[in-house]
Amino acid sequence: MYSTLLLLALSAQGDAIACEQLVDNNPHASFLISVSVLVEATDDLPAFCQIQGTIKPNIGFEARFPQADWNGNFFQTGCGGFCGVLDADRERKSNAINYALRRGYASIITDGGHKSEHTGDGSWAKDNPVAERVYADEVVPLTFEAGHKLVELIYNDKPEYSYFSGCSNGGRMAAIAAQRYPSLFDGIVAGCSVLNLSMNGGVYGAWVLQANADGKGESILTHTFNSKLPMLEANALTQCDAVDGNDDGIISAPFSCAVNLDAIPSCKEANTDSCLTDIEKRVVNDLYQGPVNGAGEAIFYGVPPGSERYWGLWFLGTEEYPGAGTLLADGYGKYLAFVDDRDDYSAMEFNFDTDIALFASQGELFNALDPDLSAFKKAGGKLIMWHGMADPLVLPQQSQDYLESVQTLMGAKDTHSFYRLFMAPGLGHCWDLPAATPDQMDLLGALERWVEQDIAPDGIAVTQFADDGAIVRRGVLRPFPQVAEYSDVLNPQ
Ligand SMILES: [Ca+2]
Ligand SMILES: [Ca+2]
Repeated sequence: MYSTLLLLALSAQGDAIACEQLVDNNPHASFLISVSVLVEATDDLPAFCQIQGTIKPNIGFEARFPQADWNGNFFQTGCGGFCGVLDADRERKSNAINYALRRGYASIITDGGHKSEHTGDGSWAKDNPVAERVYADEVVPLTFEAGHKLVELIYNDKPEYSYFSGCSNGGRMAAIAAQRYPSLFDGIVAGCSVLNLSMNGGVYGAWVLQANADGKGESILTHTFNSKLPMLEANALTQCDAVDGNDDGIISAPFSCAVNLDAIPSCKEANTDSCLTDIEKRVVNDLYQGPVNGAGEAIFYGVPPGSERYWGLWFLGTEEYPGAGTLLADGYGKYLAFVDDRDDYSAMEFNFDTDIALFASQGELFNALDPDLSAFKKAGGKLIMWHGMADPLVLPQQSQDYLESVQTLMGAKDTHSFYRLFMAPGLGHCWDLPAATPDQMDLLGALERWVEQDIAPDGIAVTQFADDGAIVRRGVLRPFPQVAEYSDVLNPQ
C-alpha cells in the first residue's frame, strides 16, 4: 500500500521520475549513465537532475538539468589545461556549469576524455593517440550529441538554442567548435584561448622553462620571488600606463610597451624585495622579451606588462607544487608535442632555431587556427572571443592574430557581423585572480542577446568590485581593435 502511494506521488512529479529512472532506461549505446538523481533546491542552486556517466570512448561527464523552469536551451562547457578532472561544482565562469544552470540551462561538463590528478598533468597522453584526438577535438561533438540526447530523454523536447563557453584550453575547444563543427552551436564564448597550443605550450613553454633555469636546471625564480612581484608591477605601470594615451592606472596598450628594469636597483649586500639580483634581472628580461632564435628574432610573444601579479600562480608555484604553467610547459613537450612520444625529451634542450618544425604535426591536431569560419557564419553562429591583456600563461596576442587571419580571409565587415574579440586590459588568465582593473562581465548574457535578439555586442560592461562588494570602477570593453573605456571612478582609492 505504502509503495503504491509512493509511486503515485512520484508519477505526479513527471520529470522527477524520469530523472531517477534514467540510469536504468538509457536507450543510447553511445554513452553510459551511472548516476541519475534529483538534487533538491538549495539557496544556491535550483533543483536539478544530476546525471553522471561516460560518453564513449572514455569521456567522463556530468549533466545538470533544471527540474523546473528549463529555459529551453543547452549549455556545454570546456575544460582547462590538459583537462582530466570533472568538476561540476566549480564556482567560476570559466569551464563551469553552475552559473548556466542558475539561468535555466540544461548544462553539461566533461573531463575531456581522460582522468588525471590535476589539469596540469599531461602523462595520460603518453602513447595514447586516441585520447589525444578526443582531447584535441572529438570531445566537442561527442559531448554535444550525448547532451542533446539527454535533453530529449529528460524533457521530451529539443533545445532551441545551444551554447558553448570555455576558457584557456576550453577556449581552444570553443574555437574548434566554430572551425570544425560549425553547425552545432548557435553561440560560442571563447576566453583566453590557447589557439596556438603548439607554440604556446611547446615553444613559449620551453622558453619560460629555459629562461628560469640555472646551470644545473634548477629554477631561479621560485615561490620566494612572489614578494618582489608588486615592485615589478609598479615598474611596468610606471612605464606603460600612459603609452595608451590615458594616465588612468590601467595598461591598455601593453604590447606597445617594452618594459625595462633600469629603474630597479641591483641587490648589493642583501637580496630584498626592493632590488633584483643580476640573474633575476636576466630572467625577468627574458620573460618580457619572449622566445627569440639565435639571430635574436622574435618567434613568439613574451609575458605582457601588467601580468606580474599572476606570475606566482602560474610560474613560481609554492614550495610543494610548481606553478601550473610550469607543469603544462613541461608536459606538452613530453607527452603531446610529438606523434611518437619521446620519454627522454626535455624542454630544457629545445632549440629555438631548429626544433619548431618538430611540433608542426601535432600542432595540426591541437591548434585552433583555421581562419575559415564561413560555415559557422552561414549556419548563423555567433562568436564572442575575449582575452585578458595581462595573461602570462596563454599569450593574448594569439587571439588578436587569429581575428586578423579571419578578417583577411572573410573581410573585416563580414567577420564583425558574427565574430567579435574583446581584449580586456589588466585581466589575467580566465579570472584566475582578481585584476586591478574592472574584470567582472556577463559574456553569456551578451551572447544570448546576440543570438536570440540579434543585438550585437558593441560593448561589454565590466565592473571592478572591492572585497566588501562595493563597486570600485566600471568600464566597457570594445570590439578589437577599439580599446576599452573606463569611467565612473566611484572610489579612486
Ligand atoms: Ca602522446
Ligand atoms: Ca593607461
